[in-house]
Amino acid sequence: VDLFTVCEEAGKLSAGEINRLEFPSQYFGSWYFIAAAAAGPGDPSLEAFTSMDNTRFRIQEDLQPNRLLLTARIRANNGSCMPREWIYLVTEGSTDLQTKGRTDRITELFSCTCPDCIILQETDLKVKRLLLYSRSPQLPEACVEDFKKAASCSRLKEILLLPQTQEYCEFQGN
Ligand code: GYM
Repeated sequence: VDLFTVCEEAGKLSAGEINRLEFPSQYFGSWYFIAAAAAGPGDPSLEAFTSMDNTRFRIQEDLQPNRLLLTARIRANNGSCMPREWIYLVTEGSTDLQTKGRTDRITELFSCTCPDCIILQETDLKVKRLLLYSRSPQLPEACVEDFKKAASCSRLKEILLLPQTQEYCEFQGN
């Protein structure tokens, strides 16, 4: 099949599987960062990830309503663990997320072809990237291939797979 057909039939980003009734609670808990896609090799969209071996995320309710607390444990290639924290702002009736303190950034959620993964698209003044996350540290190869296809159909052909060669950093209380 030609590229046009692939992008029409399989490569379209869709939010169809996002359950809006349960949103956002179905995403609470732990996630692993699998891959990222951007337009090209020099693209600043992937810069933050090139020194990463792996990253675990945790999403939970914040103390304030309509806010989600996103915490990360980034394992750098040099072995160190870097904790990070963001607040997502949730808008009633939408699955788009805003990041507190980053008013130019919008995060959109898209379905993944496997059950326990999700694709995020982050857009801001400098960045456009697709990000693939999974509930488990590894995803079936076919899902990663579908992610690459979807990225390529969005003209994001530069793919970064997280090496995941080192241990995951711990969360407090795990
Ligand atoms: O700067 C490095 C960092 O890795 C940048 O990444 C991000 O800021 C985005 C991280 C998003 C991780 C979310 C994991 C799974 C998302 C589940 C959907 C959330 C909907 C409530």
